[in-house]
Amino acid sequence: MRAFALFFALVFSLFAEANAEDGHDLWLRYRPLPAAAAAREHRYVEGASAYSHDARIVAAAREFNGAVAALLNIVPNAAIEQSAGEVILGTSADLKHEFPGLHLDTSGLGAEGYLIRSVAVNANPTIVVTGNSGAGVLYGTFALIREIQLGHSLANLSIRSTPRYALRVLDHWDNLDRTIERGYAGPSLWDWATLPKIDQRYIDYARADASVGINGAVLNNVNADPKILSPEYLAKVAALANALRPYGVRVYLSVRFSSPVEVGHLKTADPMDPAVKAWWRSEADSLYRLIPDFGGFVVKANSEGEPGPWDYHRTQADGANVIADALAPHDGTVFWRAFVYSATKEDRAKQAYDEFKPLDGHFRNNVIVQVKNGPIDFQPREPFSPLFGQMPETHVGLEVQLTREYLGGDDGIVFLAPMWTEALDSDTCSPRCGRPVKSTVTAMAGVANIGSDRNWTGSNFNQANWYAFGRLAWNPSLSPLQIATEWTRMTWGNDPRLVKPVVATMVNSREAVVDYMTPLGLVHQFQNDHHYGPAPWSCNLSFPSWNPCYYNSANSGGIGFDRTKTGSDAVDQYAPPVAHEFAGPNTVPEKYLLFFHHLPWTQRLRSGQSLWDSLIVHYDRGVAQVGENRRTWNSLRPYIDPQRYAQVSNDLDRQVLEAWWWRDASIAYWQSLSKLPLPPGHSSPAHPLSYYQSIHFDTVPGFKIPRIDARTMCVAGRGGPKCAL
Ligand code: GCW
Repeated sequence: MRAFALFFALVFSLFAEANAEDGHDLWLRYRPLPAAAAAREHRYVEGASAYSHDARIVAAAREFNGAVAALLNIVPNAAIEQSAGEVILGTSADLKHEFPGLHLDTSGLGAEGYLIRSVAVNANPTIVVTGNSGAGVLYGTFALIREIQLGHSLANLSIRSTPRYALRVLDHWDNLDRTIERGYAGPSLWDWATLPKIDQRYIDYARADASVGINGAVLNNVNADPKILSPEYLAKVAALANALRPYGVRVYLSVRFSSPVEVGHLKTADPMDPAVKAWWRSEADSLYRLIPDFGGFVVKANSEGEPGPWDYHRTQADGANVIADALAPHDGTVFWRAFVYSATKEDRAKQAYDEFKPLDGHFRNNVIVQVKNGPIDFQPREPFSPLFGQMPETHVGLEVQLTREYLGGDDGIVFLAPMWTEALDSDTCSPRCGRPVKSTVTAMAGVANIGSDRNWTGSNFNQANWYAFGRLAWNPSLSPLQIATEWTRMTWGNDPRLVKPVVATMVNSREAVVDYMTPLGLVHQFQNDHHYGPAPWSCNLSFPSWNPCYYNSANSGGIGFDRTKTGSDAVDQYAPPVAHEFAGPNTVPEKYLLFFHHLPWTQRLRSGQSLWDSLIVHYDRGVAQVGENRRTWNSLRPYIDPQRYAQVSNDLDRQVLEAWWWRDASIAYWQSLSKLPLPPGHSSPAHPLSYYQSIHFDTVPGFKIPRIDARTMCVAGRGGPKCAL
């Protein structure tokens, strides 16, 4: 078979344009390796050929040749077939036919795994990238490019890798008017007005996803607009699906549970109603005629005002299953979110478990119950959700948030891999200890941080969270250190003088945020609605669990939420060994202390310090760390291009201010209750408490909850807070 021609001219023009260092090229920036290293590796790489018609393999060859042209400063040979330096791309089936002498063991690679091997073909040294599908070859090709970017030797390659989870999906909380709920990177990437016209950015987005193994994109906000299922929008969705397909990215949509009423004009969305069942089936059938590899639906039901099965006195499983049944014949998936809570008196941290645990085993096989990493809501730190490990008869997916809703938006540097690995590695002790969250889940979903900003994610360092999500969804055992190192070298350069300090900054950055925002297990101390900045005093929302005061339970006697037997007893939702550990103020990991315990300000901690002193020490540690990160960045000036250097300097300046603001406002408020002096060596807040309490923003990025029409929302009585109150 002839290898298919590659369109270098196009690729070259694409890469040539990308000279300016404005962050747009992400980690796929393909800057030349030092001449000696390039010459050394060039011996093994003359050019890639695709031995397949599969669009993903054709795309892989194009990417590879574009990448090595830039990285190795060569003109790749498109007609390299079967001579030295060929990089052979094809599935095992393609290659069996073409190279009967090659014995490549692709068993065990599954549908998306890959094998990269140095082999001799007709005595010529070549490199083979193969797998059982076009997707495997695509991921293998990006892995090989990564090897080159990292300056690894291509001499004797033997790399096998398979993804841990089959579904690795980004959830875009993008509205159809191009605002993004909790988005800090400009308007939505999806330009619904001009679609089905395809913008190059969609393709570059898909390239970036593929490079880290992300294989699904939920295009719209989970607070879904029913219009997404209208023929006008579906034609646009189909165009996007076509654009993303060569990069292995399937599209999914968020749908409103009440769509049968709003779109189908039925009288009800009751999941047990035969007309409703038929409507979902015919909707799915027509969608799959349009998009044969459509991924499926995401549903946020009975949460924060969204309609759901409770409106008809049905369970969450009834709701999920009616949609799952419609998708099943097409191999589609329902991601059914477990993020439910309502205006009851029950501790919000308990509500999802209370609702879902009894339904274990009641969900169809193509339902994934999507659970946020913690029981509250993407806080800088929370313990893992007790649902992990405790729904053994149900597929459970882990949902994390890339966009920094509660972590300062696009301020400064906050690398989230340490937060996600903390959750992934938490031992559920279900059914016995030694069973971490990562081995209990079957999928990972990440709330995207991507918009149409030139640098995609609002700040250069937020790109690392996109990268890290993909890498961890592929291999949840990677360490934050390894991920940060890879990303830094590809994004900023291989010079060790920059790699070491940048990686060190990234790895400490999440703990620093926890320290200056919500130390020792505090959660949800943010200003209302937009969640930017501190407001631990805030107590005026009618929905109790939207108030910071609810979470801190602070008064003159002490601080913290009692989730032991004397309080809400949320600890009891965990498996006994975990429950036991969390229940004791002397056994609970200190980082979760105030999440589970209400303690006097003067309580002695295991360190010997009082709770009060320890709190202050944490705030100051966070502030100090951010100051140090700022100075570290200063010292990197000689190694960083001026444009991105200036951008990050600005981001860090804002973070330094933000850290002081959090520290001062929080201490001022706690001190108004505790009446205790600051420990020696710790400075008083710069302003009186009233100053911090008077800070209000009319507008901040990331906040636009679409107006919900009360008529459609309260479909039948029990539709969440806005209906209940
Ligand atoms: O944390 C909350 C956010 C909402 C979001 C919700 C959810 C999309 O503040 O903006 O809504 O979580 O996860 O559904």
